[in-house]
Amino acid sequence: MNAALHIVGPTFSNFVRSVMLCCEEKGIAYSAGMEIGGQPLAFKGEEHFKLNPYGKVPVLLHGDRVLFETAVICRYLDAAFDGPALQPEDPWARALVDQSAAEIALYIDKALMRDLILEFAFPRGENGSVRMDAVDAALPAARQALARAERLLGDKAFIAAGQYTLADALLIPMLDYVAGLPFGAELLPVGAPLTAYLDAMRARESSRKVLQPLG
Ligand SMILES: N[C@@H](CCC(=O)N[C@@H](CS)C(=O)NCC(=O)O)C(=O)O
Repeated sequence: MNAALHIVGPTFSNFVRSVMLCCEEKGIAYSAGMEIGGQPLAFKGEEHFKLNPYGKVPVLLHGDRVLFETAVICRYLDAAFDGPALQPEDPWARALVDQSAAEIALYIDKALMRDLILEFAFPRGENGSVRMDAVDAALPAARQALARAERLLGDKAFIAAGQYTLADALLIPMLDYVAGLPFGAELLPVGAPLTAYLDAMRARESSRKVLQPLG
């Protein structure tokens, strides 16, 4: 299907970035942003809820096709477009990629992004300050999530299947944000396997295009 492909959502969203990474890795032409056809789309406005009943991003628009849920979008892109495969063929290897993808998108995202990074990205304390009590409360689970990510990685170059997969595309933007925290170097210390993995992933052309610092 040769139709324009647009990723609806702000490009600072880790999940929007995951879909962008998949497009970059596969060489798919796309646009991304919280607008459609040049018209701004109000976050959680009526039009947004028509695209995603939960008012979340990303939403993929491919011609007249509308698709939500990040991992589902990534799998669709992988199946519908040429370019390097983001999933292995073997059913068991693919199931393990899916398991890692679900773990990253559900549990690791909650601990790292929802409960920690968002405290810095959208401070809700007095006079717009970061709620350090909320940060302190989030840190134990964030450390556990990073330990779990390190276990998933093991001594491998990629999270699963011995190749770059959608599981990597899901994890990379989260780790990139963690590394950018004021105490990021403590959570992702130099020399740790997860830090080396992030450095290697950040060096890929896809990441260099997608992981722009917040403006
Ligand atoms: N399960 C969804 C989660 C998407 C999600 O939480 N996106 C965030 C932005 S990174 C969002 O839309 N947050 C707004 C909200 O939860 O109200 C997916 O994988 O796409």
